[in-house]
Amino acid sequence: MLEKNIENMKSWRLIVLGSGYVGLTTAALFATVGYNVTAVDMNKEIVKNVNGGISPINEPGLQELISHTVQSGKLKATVNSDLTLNQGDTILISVQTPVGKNKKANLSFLMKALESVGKNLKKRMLIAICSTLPPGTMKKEVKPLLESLSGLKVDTDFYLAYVPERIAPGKALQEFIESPRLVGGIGPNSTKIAAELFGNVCKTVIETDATTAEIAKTAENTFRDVNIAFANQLALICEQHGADITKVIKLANTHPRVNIHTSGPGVGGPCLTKDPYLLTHQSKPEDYDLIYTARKINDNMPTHIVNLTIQALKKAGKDVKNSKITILGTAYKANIDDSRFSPSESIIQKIKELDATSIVYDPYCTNTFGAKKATSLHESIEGADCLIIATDHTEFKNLNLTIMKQLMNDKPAIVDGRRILNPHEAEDLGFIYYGVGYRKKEID
Ligand code: SAJ
Repeated sequence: MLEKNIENMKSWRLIVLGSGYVGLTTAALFATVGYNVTAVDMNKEIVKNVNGGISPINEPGLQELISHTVQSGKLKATVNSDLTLNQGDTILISVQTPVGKNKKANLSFLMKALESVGKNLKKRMLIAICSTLPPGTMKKEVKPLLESLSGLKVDTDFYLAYVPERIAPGKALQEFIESPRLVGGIGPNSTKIAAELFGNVCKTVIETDATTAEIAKTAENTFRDVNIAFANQLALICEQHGADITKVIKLANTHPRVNIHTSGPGVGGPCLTKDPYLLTHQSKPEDYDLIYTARKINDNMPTHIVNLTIQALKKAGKDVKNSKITILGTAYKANIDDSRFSPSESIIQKIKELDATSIVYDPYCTNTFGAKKATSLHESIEGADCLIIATDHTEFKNLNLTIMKQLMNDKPAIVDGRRILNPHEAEDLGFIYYGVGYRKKEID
C-alpha cells in the first residue's frame, strides 16, 4: 500500500495551510516541480494577490515562481479551507506558532488548523507540519487530536510527520532546496512517505522521529542565541579593558574548534527571539537558566546602546534631552525589509523616554517604530548630534565620514552598534566614537 502511495505521489493534490513566508515558499516550490497546490490563508488580501500572480511578500525569486505557477494553473489560493481540505491528498501546515507575553507558545493557530484537518481527514492522507513546535507537541497533542477527530489510526490509516522549515528571509527559495530537511514521522511509514514527498524539492532529506526533529529545530536557533549572548558579554568585557571585540573574536576563532558569533545591538527577527522559549516551553526559567539568561543578555543590549549614546553625548558636552539622534536601520538584520522584533524598536523607545529627538533612516523598511522617518541618508544625518548604527545594511558600511562630519552638528558622536565603521578613521576625523565592544585605549 505504501509503495503504491509513493508511486502516485506526483498526482497528489497538495494543500498548504498558512500562506505566510514559509507557506508561500513551500506552495510555490511544490507547484514548480509539478504538483497541483492550493495555498490557504484566512487573509483575503494574500489570497487575492496570489491568485493575481502577485507575491504578497518581498522574497527574492518568489514573485517569478508565483506568477509562473498561477499562470500554468499549478498554484491557486483560497480562504475556504474546509471545502479545500476535502480535496487534498497531502496537507502541509505552516501556520504561525508565536510566543505570548508570558513567553509561552501560543498554539491556538495550529490547533484551529488541526481541527479542520481532523474533521476532513481521509484514509492515506499525509499531514506534514512545518511550523516550529515545542518538543512533544506532535506526540502529545497533534497525534491524539487528529486520531480522535477522524477515528483513523496514525501510520496505518493516515500519515503524520514533523518537517520543520529551515529557511531564512532573503534566501528562502535557495535554502528550502539546499538546506538538509529534517523529516520526523510519527511511525516509520509516515517518515518514509513524507521523506519521499520532500525529496522532490529538497536536495537532502534526513529521516528521524518527530520529537527528535522538534528538539533539533528549536536547538538550532537557541544555539545561535546563546552564542550571540556570549559574544555580547565578551563585548562588555572588552569595553571594560579598552580592547576591541572584533579583534578578540577574530583571534579566538582561529582556534579550529571555536566559532564565536558577532556581538551587536541585540537579537531580533521572528526566529531567534522565539525558538528558545519554544524549546523550554512548559519548564520554569530556573530549570534551563543558561537559555533564559542568554535571552536576557541579548534583550538588554538595546539598553547598552542607549547608555553608550548618553556617554558619547556627555563627552561632547551635550545633554541627551533635546539632542537630535539619528538611528540608521530598523530592519533586524542586514539588507532585508523585515523589522519584526528588531532591537531598533527598543532603542527608539528608550530614546523617546529621554526626551531626545529621534529620526530614522532605513533604505528597505517602512517601519519607524514611532520615530520621524527620513527619506535619505543625507536628510537623516543633517543637524544630528549622535548617530546610532543599529543595522549593518551594505549602504551603511560605505558611509562617507568626511561628508557626515560636515552635515552633523558640532562635536558629532557615533554609536556603532554593528561595528561597521573604522573607529580610528572616525576618531581622526573628530568624531566621538563609541562602539559595542570597543573602548579607546588611553595608553597603547
Ligand atoms: N545576530 C547577531 N550576531 C550574530 C548573528 C546574528 O547579533 O552573529 C543578530 C542579527 O542581527 C539579528 C538576529 O541576531 O538581529 C537574528 O539573526 P540571524 O542571522 O540568525 O537571522 P534570522 O533570525 O533571520 O535567522 C534565520 C534562522 N533560520 C531559521 O530559523 C530557519 C537561522 O537559523 C539562520 O541561521 C539565519 O536565518 C541565517 O543564517 O540567515
